[in-house]
Amino acid sequence: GAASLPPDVWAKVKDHPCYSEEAHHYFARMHVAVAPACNIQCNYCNRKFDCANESRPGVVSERLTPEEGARKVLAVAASVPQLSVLGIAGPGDACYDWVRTRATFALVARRLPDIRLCLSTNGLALPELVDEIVDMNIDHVTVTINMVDPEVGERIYPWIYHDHRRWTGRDASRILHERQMEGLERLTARGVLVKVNSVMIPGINDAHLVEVNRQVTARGAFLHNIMPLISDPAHGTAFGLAGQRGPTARELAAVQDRLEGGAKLMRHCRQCRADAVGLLGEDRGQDFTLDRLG
Ligand code: CLF
Ligand code: SF4
Repeated sequence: GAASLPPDVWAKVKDHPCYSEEAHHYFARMHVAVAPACNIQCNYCNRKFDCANESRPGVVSERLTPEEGARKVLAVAASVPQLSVLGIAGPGDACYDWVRTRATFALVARRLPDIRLCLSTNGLALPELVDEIVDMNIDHVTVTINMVDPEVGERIYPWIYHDHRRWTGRDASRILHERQMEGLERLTARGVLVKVNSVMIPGINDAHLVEVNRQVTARGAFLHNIMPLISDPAHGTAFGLAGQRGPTARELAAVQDRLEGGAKLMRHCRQCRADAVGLLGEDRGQDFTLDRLG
């Protein structure tokens, strides 16, 4: 609550439904799916669906140009008075697809100067964008960090695309890890509130999440959100984790309990789609598809 946070931090979280558990009862967020391109391959990603950073597999989101995205935000803002946050969370990577992400935020900020801008990224392309992120008043960034040890990472990421080439094996995860830590440090040094999302994958990184929590807490992460891997056989296997199960509710709670004492834990995440609209847990996206905006 307000009492435990410095006033400048409280000002940023009080109306953000993901950063404040209380706020999520009263304030809504929306995502626009303007960032389709991605620079890494996560084994749990099924590219037919939205980014598993932030999504529930199952339905492909509407992909929008920045102009279409901005038009949709204005339409939603006009009919959802609780709207406080615009997030860009895929369906690929908002930082890798930076030209489209930036254009969308710029168009919206011009018309709705008070809306909070929020983005979600795997972090690989993040470090060089920190100055621009700060200049654009994007004060909430989520980085999906599933490991801090390339040996663990090898089982999650078959490849990354970085510095004009593809990297595989342990090198890929080492580079991703270094870039994630650098981006996190640079953002927190500039006062941006950073949430770390970690996808919990039983048998692969579940025990390791304690170490992830320790390292991101040390670098100033404001919140840590442990997201259960959603495995959905009805929608085909993920890229490289065929047959992998997600954690049970009890396993998830056990890991969360072990993390108490580090960065504050987010426990009200609803694993939204990259085109979600409304209060958390509510998805009014279908009311605002482009063909309905006219
Ligand atoms: Fe969207 Fe993410 Fe911003 Fe929230 S979602 S980009 S921080 S405005 Fe929120 Fe949805 Fe969980 Fe993400 S409930 S999946 S944590
Ligand atoms: Fe898929 Fe991973 Fe890229 Fe998200 S970051 S789109 S989960 S490969």
